[in-house]
Amino acid sequence: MKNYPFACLIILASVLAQLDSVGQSTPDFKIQVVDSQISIGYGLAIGDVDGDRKADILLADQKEIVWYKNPGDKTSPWKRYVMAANLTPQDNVCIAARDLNGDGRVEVAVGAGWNPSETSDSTKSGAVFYLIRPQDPTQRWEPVRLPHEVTTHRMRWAKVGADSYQLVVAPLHGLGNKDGKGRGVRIWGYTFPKNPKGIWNQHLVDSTLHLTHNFDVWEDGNATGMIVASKEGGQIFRWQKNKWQPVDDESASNTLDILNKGVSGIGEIRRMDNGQRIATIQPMHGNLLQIETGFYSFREPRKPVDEKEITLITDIFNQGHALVCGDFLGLGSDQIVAGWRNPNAGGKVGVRLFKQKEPGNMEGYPLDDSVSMACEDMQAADLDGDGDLDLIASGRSTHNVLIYWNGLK
Ligand SMILES: [Ca+2]
Ligand SMILES: [Ca+2]
Ligand SMILES: [Ca+2]
Repeated sequence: MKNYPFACLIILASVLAQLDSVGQSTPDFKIQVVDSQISIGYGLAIGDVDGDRKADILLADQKEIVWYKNPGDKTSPWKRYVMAANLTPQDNVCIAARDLNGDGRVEVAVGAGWNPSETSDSTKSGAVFYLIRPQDPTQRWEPVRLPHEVTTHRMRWAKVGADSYQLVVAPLHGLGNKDGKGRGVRIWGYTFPKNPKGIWNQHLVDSTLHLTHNFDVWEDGNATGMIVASKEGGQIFRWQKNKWQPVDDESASNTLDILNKGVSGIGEIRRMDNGQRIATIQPMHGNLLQIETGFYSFREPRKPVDEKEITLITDIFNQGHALVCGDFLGLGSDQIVAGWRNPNAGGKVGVRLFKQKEPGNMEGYPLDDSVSMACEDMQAADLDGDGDLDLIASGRSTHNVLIYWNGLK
């Protein structure tokens, strides 16, 4: 990883430590409780499970993998169905859902065996399963076990060709790691085969990083990329010439201790505005939300889009753990929604939407004033098909799954 502190203009935005503000353009989100009795809510995914063209919610909860059927209105309950239970002796930890074969129904993979303190014995740490759908998706799905590394942690489906997809899986630790040190984490892309019970060819994405807590995948025309959050900072990879290759520019390589508090590393990372900016939560399970600009565009020809700039948006989180970006408010550029899971100095857990007030200055709005959300994971998707992005969050100590219906449209 390279460091370019000299190239960075660091802005301690005037909104540092800013708390909630309200104004004329206050985002309008209405909360619906989907479930108030989950266990941990490790991972969420969104997609149409039953093929009725309405996006459903999938959840990797502690012991069960479940989905909630979209009822098609905003008052009816979201009925819960168990897809799989007790896949491993340990907890489940992540889930990925996407329609890979074009039949309008998602293909689903899950990660389990969550045992972050065991980094040596892969029989006791980590697990990756593809779930074969039954005729009736409300019945149990058949798990197919894939090879895995220790400490399986995050997964996403990535499109790597016209009809070709990979399940990309990032463990948290490398083999034998202690205190985030030792061999690099092996991140693999598993090619989705015609027969899910057959061989899933594996492509190594990277083996150099540590504490790879999360990643984001995007597709832009024929280009597929991913950006990984790690102890070393962010690193961009691109699928090119049939393999994953690191993008050697300044990419997201900065993990700057901008408050001089001895923290480093990135926990959460998301692209904003088609890659012109990235949002990060730092350090892992950290309190800081930042935006960096100045990335090379992924469109050809690649060129710097801006001077590199890092803006601290807020430091009010305690265990920041969820991050999504999108134009929720129809402003023509992306806003950030971030959540944290432990009570902060003000005694609150929660979810905040951050919207640009003026360049370099973002305002935060609480989205969960009426219902508590110790945010473990979050997704953005248009659940009611009205053209605006809604939010879906899962709460750890609050044991809930909530929808935040966007009132923009
Ligand atoms: Ca559906
Ligand atoms: Ca499908
Ligand atoms: Ca919507």
